Amino acid sequence: MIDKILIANRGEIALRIWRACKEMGIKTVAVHSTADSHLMHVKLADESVCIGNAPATQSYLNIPAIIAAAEITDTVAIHPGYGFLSENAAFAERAEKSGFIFIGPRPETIHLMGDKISAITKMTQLGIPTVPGSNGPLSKDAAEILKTAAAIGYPVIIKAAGGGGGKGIRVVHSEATLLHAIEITRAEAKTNFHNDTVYLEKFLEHPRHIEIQVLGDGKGQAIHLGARDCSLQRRHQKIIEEAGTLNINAEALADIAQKCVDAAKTMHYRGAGTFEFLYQDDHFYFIEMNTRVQVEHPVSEMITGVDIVQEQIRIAADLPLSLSQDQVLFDGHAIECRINAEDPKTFMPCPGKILDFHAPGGPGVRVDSHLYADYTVPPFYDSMVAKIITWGKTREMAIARMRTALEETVIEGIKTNIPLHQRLLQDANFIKGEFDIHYLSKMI
Ligand code: MV4
Repeated sequence: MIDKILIANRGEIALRIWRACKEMGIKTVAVHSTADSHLMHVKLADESVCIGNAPATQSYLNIPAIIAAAEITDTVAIHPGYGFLSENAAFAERAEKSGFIFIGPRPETIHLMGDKISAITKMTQLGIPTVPGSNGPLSKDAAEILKTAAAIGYPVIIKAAGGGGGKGIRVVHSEATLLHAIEITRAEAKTNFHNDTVYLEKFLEHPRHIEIQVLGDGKGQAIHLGARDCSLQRRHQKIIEEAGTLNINAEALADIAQKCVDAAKTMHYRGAGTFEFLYQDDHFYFIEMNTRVQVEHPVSEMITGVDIVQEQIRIAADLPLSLSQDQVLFDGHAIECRINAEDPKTFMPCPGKILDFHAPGGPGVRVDSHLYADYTVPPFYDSMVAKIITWGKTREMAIARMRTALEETVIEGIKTNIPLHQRLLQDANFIKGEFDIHYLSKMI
């Protein structure tokens, strides 16, 4: 087994990774910015190294500083968590070239999936259904573009090849505004991603966001851990995620899950991965693949009993997956509420000192959080401070537990979005499971 892991992240996911390492008897190195020396996992880790100033560009995105920290601590492997450098192929390559195990897919895989066009092309080859569209980069010729869009049929969505997760997209409803919208999207993409390549897709008007969690051993074995519904989001920030009984056509779900496993096997995919789909009228359409552990991974863990972070570590250690598909037993339903330090009305971030903290508990309740009383939430990073996850035999029971858990939770000193969650958990359409990706913004 790997002797020592450097945790190249912060907050709740850093603590989550520390817990997995501890259970597996692996030593840990915490790297942190000057603003983060009081983080929970920094106190708990065997060693800690300050890697730079508070801005992430100087610390959590500072590749030379992280590699240097790995070198001086005799680290064996690096876990990147989510966000920051987790899907940076250059970082994965630098880590491997420096003799460290990168806990994640091969750099080439990260690179392939990072370019949304090459990801879609690959998925088409692997038999995964995609959204009808330009099937590659959009031409720079106006007549060609208009012809492509007409063939797809309006409305269309323009997406930047270098984008993803809601960045660099624009919806166009008619020919009149298409060419101008493409110019703007290209210009923005050039600034933001240093790549002005864009592509077109048919715009699906009322889809749900459904994703499939897979694990691959890098040698042709792969399993899936079912689907997650991540439709409840605001400005591309997910708020609630669910796994279990998702009100998806059973045949379509079994088919797409098998296709994802087959694709992961064919690719010799290594590590945890997520196939993101839009799901509308009983059909799945691939949009992106994430090559990291995701924020919402706990809901899949709760319905399968599989520890996804420990599996990532086992795979990185060149061990086989700890179970076969037949051994993955799906049980019940799980819901995750992301608790953000923000004003529940204006959604403005609300960092500050935690004056009192009490986590909910009881059967079927899990809390992934680095918070403690007297901890100060710094203003420099993402505002998510806790994830409350509840499990129940049925969706109704998971919802009832979540209502109880939210009522029990005490976070004093900062504002949080708990009131928004409480509103959602009483919402008739949410309770019926009737919502799409637009539901939350309409409700607000
Ligand atoms: C789409 C779409 C409708 N049709 N593609 C937004 C984020 C990026 N991951 C893809 N996104 C979308 N792509 C087609 N062809 C609608 C969205 C979209 C969305 C997708 C998932 C979750 C929330 C969303 C919110 C707005 C738009």
